[in-house]
Amino acid sequence: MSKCALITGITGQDGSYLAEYLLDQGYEVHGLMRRVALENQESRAGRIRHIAARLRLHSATLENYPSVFQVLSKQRFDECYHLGAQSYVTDSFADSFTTMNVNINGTHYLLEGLRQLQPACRFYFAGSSEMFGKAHESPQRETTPFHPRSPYGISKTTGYYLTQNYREAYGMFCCSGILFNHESPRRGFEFVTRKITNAAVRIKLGLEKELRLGNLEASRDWGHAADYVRAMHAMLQQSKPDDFVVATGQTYRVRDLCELAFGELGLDYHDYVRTDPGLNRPADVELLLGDASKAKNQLGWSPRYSFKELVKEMVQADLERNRELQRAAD
Ligand code: NAP
Ligand code: F7E
Repeated sequence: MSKCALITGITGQDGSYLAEYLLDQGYEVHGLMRRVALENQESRAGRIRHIAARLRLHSATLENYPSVFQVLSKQRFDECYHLGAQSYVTDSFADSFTTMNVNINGTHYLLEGLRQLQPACRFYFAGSSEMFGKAHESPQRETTPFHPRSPYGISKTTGYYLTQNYREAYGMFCCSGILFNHESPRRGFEFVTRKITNAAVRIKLGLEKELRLGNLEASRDWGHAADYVRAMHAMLQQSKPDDFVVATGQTYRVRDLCELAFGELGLDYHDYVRTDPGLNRPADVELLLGDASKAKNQLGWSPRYSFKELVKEMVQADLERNRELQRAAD
């Protein structure tokens, strides 16, 4: 009999890649979606439009317990991938209360609902390298102390400890992936990689003149989302629940990303990128670099995409999309 999985955040970047991956593995895939997204699938569920007919979508929000409880009462799941969150660090400074509510309480509601109704369901929590924040050592591994630098980082650190506590207190199969930044052509436009690849393309096509960015010296360990969802799945197939860092082991500055993305289009980023102090965060994370040795040794996981291949794919996808938009406007 095929396994049944629930994905929260199925309309997001990772949710869409994970849904595709689980369908390919023969899973019955269910997704938790906000009512507004369920009702406006054309505009709000673009990342899963191509597979929507093969999914079972449930209306719910992570903002209240009855909503989550209702979904868990209707259907039995073998695995639950909890990806739903307010995931944009800048927004978490602007509205820390919503971030805390969705990310901390949403995780707690789901864990408690599973404990009450389906304690045998395996649980994946989308932890983040933002938990390391002002990192105490480099590279960062599972044993590196947390020092979050934003409300988002704090919310993910709390979610990590909630997940650990349900594992230890109730013997549930709960894992956290500590995932470093991962991107793709499906990345939201607010994140720096997509902001850069899309702007570089629009400048190349004469649709925009410049790109305004904040901190160009911040360094990140950037991988591809399609690689990272394989690691999420592998964690829930282990004989014992555990936590894993997922990263490429290479770090680049935002400036390097600009050079590569603009270079891909034959442009020099110095001619177009302007720094805007208004885009700096109240506290930023300067350098992240992950050591994924544990995931490599225990899960047999390693990334397939290089940073250059990732940026090239994103630039090419944005080029195609913007050309289509231009054609449609003509
Ligand atoms: P994303 O594209 O921002 O997707 C977030 C998802 O959460 C969307 O489906 C969104 O639904 C849903 N969501 C937000 N608020 C919700 C609410 N109140 N109730 C129900 N659903 C809600 O994020 P992602 O990049 O795929 O990341 C997936 C997860 O991994 C997140 O938890 C993120 O924090 C974490 N993470 C991401 C990275 C990364 O580099 N991508 C790294 C480490 C950890 P709508 O479509 O309705 O907005
Ligand atoms: O910023 C700098 C910014 O917003 C990366 C989320 O998926 O990964 C992501 O969080 C860096 C930061 O990602 C702009 O200051 C400069 O240093 O793309 P980002 P993030 O904050 O690293 C982690 C692992 C998650 O878990 C999160 O959910 O780029 N930066 N100028 C800028 N960033 C943005 N967004 N926009 C700028 O104009």
